[in-house]
Amino acid sequence: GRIINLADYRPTDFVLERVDLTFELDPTETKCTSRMLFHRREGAATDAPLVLDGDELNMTGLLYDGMPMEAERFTEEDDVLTIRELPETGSFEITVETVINPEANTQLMGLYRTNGIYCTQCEAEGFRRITYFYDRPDVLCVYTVNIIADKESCPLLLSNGNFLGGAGYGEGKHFAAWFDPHPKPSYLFALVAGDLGVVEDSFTTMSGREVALKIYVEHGKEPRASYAMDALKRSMKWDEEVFGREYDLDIFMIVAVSDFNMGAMENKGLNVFNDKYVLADPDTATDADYANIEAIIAHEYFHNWTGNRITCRDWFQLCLKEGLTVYRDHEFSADQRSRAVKRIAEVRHLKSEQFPEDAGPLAHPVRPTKYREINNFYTTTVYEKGSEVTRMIATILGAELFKKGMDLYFERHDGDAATIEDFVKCFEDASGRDLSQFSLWYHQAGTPLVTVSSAYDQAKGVFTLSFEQMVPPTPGQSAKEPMHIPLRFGLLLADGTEAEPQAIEGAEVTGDVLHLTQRQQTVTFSGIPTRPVVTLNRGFSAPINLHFEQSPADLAHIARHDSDFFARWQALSDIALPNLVAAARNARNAAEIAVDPLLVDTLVAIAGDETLEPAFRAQILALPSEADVAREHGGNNDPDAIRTGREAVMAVAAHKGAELFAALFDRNHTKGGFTPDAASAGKRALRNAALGYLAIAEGRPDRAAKAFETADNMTDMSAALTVLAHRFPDAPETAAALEAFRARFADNALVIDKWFSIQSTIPGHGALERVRTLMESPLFNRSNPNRVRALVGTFAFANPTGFNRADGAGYRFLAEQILEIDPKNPQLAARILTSMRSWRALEDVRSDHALNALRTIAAGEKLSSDVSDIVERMLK
Ligand code: DPP
Ligand code: ZN
Repeated sequence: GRIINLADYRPTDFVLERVDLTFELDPTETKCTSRMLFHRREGAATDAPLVLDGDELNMTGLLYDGMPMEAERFTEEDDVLTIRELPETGSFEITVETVINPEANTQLMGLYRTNGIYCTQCEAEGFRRITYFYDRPDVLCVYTVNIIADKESCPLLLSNGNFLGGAGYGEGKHFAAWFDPHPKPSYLFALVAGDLGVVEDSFTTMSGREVALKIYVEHGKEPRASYAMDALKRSMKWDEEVFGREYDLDIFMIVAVSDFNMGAMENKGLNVFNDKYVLADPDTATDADYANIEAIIAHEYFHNWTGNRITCRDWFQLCLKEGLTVYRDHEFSADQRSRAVKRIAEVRHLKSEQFPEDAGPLAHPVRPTKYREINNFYTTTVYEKGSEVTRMIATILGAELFKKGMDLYFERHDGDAATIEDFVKCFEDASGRDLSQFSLWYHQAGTPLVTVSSAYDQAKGVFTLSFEQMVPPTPGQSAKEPMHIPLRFGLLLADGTEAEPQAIEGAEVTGDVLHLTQRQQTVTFSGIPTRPVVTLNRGFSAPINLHFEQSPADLAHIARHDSDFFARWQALSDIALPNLVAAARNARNAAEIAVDPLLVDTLVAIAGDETLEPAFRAQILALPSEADVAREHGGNNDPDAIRTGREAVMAVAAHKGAELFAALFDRNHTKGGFTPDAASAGKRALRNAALGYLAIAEGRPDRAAKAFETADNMTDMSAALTVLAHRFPDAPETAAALEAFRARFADNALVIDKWFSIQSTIPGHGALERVRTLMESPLFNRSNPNRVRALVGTFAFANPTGFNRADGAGYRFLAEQILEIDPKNPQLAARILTSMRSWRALEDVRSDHALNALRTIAAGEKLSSDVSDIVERMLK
């Protein structure tokens, strides 16, 4: 594929007024007729042709105002349909007829079939696999959709908007017509047909309109959709209350399908979901599954305003809808659950997924300026960093002005295909603040590094902080400008109160936010009676790396006393990380591993503090991960040494806290009826974290085996199974539990995914053989993305020692898998390949093997643009 540049954007030469689509569904020969009404755009060249996008299409007819088009007026070449000699003024109609084979569509883009259900996925460029079209987000029009299908196998015929009517159609067929009154781009088109069960409910909007809510799932799975329905109603209410956004159609539908490349898709009025993010009950879903369902249901629903009513001008603006909508779903979950714990989980995810992306060969700005394959830009940078950038706008402006800016955005751009500049302008206009320096967050890739030092002058009562910021070079961007970095901060005094400086000089301060704007900046605080302990970047107000040599004692003070619980967690990690990095170094050099007793004491003290919520204590007990240590280590990484070092630190904590962990394990048992609420989930998280430490301290599988046998919900059951498998892979108890789990859930693919993932993440060099064996299991299904992600994806992304074997066998396996998956499902292949994004940070032996594996992939025949784009960027 060629490179697309933001700078080349220009509007289409023709305006699409409306489209009527008719589908005659058939498993292998679906007929699609698209009637499009166009007129030439004012100012467009009078001889400009109409150029429509296609992708592997079989066009069987082309009409102009109802008559066959003369052959010399059009060409169909390289997936582009070009039509010439079109009128200078006035509307004309183009009809395109195509024949589609949904059964053969293994890419899961366009119209495909999954378990007998016809379904579509059109974002980003799937609509062009259905018919020739202006398949770009700035072409909005109203759609009428007629669906004709076999009555018996497809009793259900769904599309966007409102149902117009239906009737019989002869020969055992029937038809349904839908009209979507809201102009939309093609990526939001959806069609679903098949035989599904439904859960129904309704929602009364703030202006009193009744909206029918329907969630469609496979027959028999209806009871497992009730939590999703509850989450949907809470989302609708929350968006009214917090953002003032009301739903705008008479019906809102969600369809759950089992073969899906993404999490879910926000098609207007007809969301299509990966069933993993709809189906849940206590026996089969974990607390994490429930939380994901709540977040993703909310996310897709929130897109109705941030994405659908206001869409993107072009795909470079993807973060306009994704970053903003992630921010909205984060805020929703924070309001539904514990805000502090939610924030900790978000930052953990950001640091483990986005920071490595931003520090490696795939780094790109939140708003990129060029791409080869847009599918590869649905990244944690666009989503998660995009959300952080939105959060920083809220931090800089304050809640009130942020709300004013959002209201202005909805008012000014409803119905538009907008840009990041449009978005930022709304906040500038609402607040009067200049956000031009701030906008660098959209344009400069790389995680800023802020280095801090402090000094205290007792005699003058003056405290000084010196800052230096640096944005590392990233592909295509060597020199960076200083950024506007909003840091929430506090000056803690020994007595537990906070200092209130008489004056602050050297930086703008608004409330508790300190604004860094220069490469180097010295800030003085006067009227400080005793040496304060600074807590910086509270709430992770800016997505940066902070280098600040604070003493472990100061960090322990923050970890025990800060009013901001995120900062407490951060401080504990900041004590832990140097210990873990030193432990890894010592392990690599076969030297003795020592642990700062302060780390262990603080960890145990917080874990045992009954005044703190269990979910928070569970987060504290989950020390920085092996991937976190690798990132902190920053290069020449040896995953085996990192694990050995971290295990040694864990062992010290496990023995020191053994008694407490046993008490936590007993006391936090949520017996009796399972409820997925945050408080109960927190207790389970704490109990299962304690179980993990106890397995180390006790060195026997008995407790975990018993926990597995007596578990009355999937959270406890999968946690116990994970402890058994990861700590005692060879114990007979483990083999028995794995087999019992398989036998019980063999007919539930989503639960079997957990069985695959737990085994593919068993640490150590034997993992690869285990994964190969599991791939032979009759429960494995290569054509289902969830199965492939659960086994191959999890192995590559989440098993550092198993995947990064020093002999390179893990990388060779991945290369083999990528080359096998790519011809069928390039998006899936490309996504799994990004697991190697940090290969350059490995020590030499491993990085050589990784390089060879990447070269093997690059040399593959007929690589998709998805995989070749990723592999080429990784090799650059
Ligand atoms: N469906 C994906 C999401 O909501 C892409 N838009 O993020
Ligand atoms: Zn989204």
